[in-house]
Amino acid sequence: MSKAVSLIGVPTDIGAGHRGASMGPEALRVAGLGEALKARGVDVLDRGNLAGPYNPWLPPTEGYRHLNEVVAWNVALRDAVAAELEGGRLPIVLGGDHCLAIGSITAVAAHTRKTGRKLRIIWLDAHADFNTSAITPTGNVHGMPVSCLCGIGPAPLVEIGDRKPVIDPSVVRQIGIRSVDEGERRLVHDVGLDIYDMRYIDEVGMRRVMEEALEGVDADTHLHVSFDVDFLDPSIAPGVGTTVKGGPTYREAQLVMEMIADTGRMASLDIVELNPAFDKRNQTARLAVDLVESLFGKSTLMRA
Ligand SMILES: [Mn+2]
Repeated sequence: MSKAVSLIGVPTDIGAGHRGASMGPEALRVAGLGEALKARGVDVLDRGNLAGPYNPWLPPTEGYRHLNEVVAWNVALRDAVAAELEGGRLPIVLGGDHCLAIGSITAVAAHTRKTGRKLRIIWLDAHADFNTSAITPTGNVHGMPVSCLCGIGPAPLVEIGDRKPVIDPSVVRQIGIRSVDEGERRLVHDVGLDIYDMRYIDEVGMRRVMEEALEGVDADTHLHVSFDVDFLDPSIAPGVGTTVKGGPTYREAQLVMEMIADTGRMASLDIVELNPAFDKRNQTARLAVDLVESLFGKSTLMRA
């Protein structure tokens, strides 16, 4: 794993259904993300925040809310992530809502094609984020990043990369899913998305889930982690706009992060949907920092 990391703040809630994820980058900084990584020997550069259009908070038009603004933020993020990867640094996107994974992963996918590496995306989330304008009731693009990346969505988002579709659904592993809309359920089934939902996690345990999700990851793999904070059970992570009960516990979440760290292949990371307006004394931001430390190899266990 690269020991040189760049933090990229993306202060927007342009794709969300609640205001407040725009405050996420600062909450993560206040919770000590940069300092925690430096304490682990990581070379950390905080690039500050990207700039983009403000949130006009309008209803959807033709099935999408704030599409032009969503595109502007994602183009800016795509270019910022591409520059970090080009420079050999591991980008950490401080969201911001989950629509930003479109720009982030677009840059990552192009980079893997350029460098001839395999891509694996670990998508930690309560939701499949595979909505389309035809089946979403809200038009909020934070519910659509995976479908857009797979080529299903509005032209300016599905054509944002070097290739359309940006990714093949087969590179995605979704973990923690427990809220999927009816139309979305059919769609993810049709495209064959690899989903480890909470029922499966309950049945086989998180260790086996992660073994399966990481199967085939090797020295040639670029592992991208897209961490939606609503992945976590709301009892430990209240600071998100879209809480869904029945999520992974603290210990299960730690295991996920530690097993990703064990591969040594994580090369880019999104931390999204943290919403300080819903949080209590920044506890969710502090938990996110704790989990990111584990992603960078800090074990809670007594291991050599
Ligand atoms: Mn999400």
